[in-house]
Amino acid sequence: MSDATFLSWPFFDDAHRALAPALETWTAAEIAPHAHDERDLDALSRRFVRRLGESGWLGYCVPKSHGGRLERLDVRSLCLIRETLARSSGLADFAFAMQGLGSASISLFGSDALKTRYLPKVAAGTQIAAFAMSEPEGGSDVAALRTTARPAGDHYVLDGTKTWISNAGIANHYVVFARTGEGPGAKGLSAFVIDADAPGLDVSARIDTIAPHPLGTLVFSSVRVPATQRLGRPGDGFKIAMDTLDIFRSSVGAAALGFARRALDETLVRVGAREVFGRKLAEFQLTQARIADMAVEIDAAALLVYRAAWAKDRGAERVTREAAMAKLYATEAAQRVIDAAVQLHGAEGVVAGAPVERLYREIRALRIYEGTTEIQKLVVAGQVLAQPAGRPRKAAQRKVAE
Ligand code: COS
Repeated sequence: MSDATFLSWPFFDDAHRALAPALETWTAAEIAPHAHDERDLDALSRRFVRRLGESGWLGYCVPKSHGGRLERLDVRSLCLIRETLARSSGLADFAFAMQGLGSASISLFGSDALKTRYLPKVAAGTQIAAFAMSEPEGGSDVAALRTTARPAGDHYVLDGTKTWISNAGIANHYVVFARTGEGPGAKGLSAFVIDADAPGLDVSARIDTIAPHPLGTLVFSSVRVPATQRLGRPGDGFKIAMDTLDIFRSSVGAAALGFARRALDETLVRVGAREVFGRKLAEFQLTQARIADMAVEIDAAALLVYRAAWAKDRGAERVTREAAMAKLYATEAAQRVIDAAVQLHGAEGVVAGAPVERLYREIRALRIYEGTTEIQKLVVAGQVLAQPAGRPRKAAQRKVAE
């Protein structure tokens, strides 16, 4: 069991303090027995989504008005759930995260008809969700994306390719970002909900990665979509993407935190048991220095993640800076923590299937997806430079302090 003292921090309320141990117990029974199974990823992902839905955990991904648990998305709950699932299984965390990422744009910007059609099934785990933004020419420069959605009467016609799409091949719907051309760059994008069985949508190309998840490429060949499937107004696509990512970037940090905590837990067992030169590994100062660095990085990451989540939950309009800092620091710190864990496990740390070997593969993609470390640095610097020296930040942020 990981250190849970952080739950007493003032970022949380009693509901969070109850949620974390309840999910921990559920995860031990439902997820842990399958955590090492990498044989049939699609089937296991579907199973995790179904069980997360049946047990009510996916209810945190959608608002109460449409089948969810709480009035609106609570980022601290999303982060606690991702952290807890990630400690046990990267695939289970991923199954939960994609239900959230692939439906939050609908929760935040969808018409009531779209919310009614998709959200209750996402919460129940009977509708698998996905978020399709990246393209072969690039994933970082959203304003330059090339997939087009041409208005044609009461429809749009989509053409283009999306790649690195999580849940490609198993999703029932995709939230897709495409160029509708109301303005240049970021001002000319719109977002659509597209059913996986739409004629002209090919999801057959799959991609293998070092920590396997369902991942693939979508090809749109004259896919006709009713205009009623658009989220928000024409041209709102960039804002929809950024608002969604501002929520989920903190949660990527939380998943990294879960991996890091697991790595520290495994390491504590190891250094307490392993003897070298007649002494326990834990008795060596070099080991203790490493353990101290791991613990400090974990607490610092947790502070940044839950600060960002708390700020959003308390009503800040924009947490772009806080969410970018949380993702940037927590994912980079987790990589260092896990690397130290592998080192302290010695040769056993690189044996295929060992917990720390699995974590070593799992963490790597988190420094890349939903905005690379380099993009997060640009975002943080942009926000800091935009703030005149010595002046308090915008009214939206002040609201939090009230
Ligand atoms: N929330 C609300 N508005 C935002 C925003 C946010 N988080 N970020 C930017 N905007 C607004 C800006 O204020 C600007 O508005 P105005 O034109 O009214 O001034 C507009 O959107 C364009 O912003 P900006 O000029 O910063 O856009 P850029 O094209 O320079 O770059 C980045 C924006 C790099 C931050 C964006 O492209 C990004 O996040 N890229 C990474 C995408 C990603 O995560 N990819 C992985 C795939 S998803 S798994």
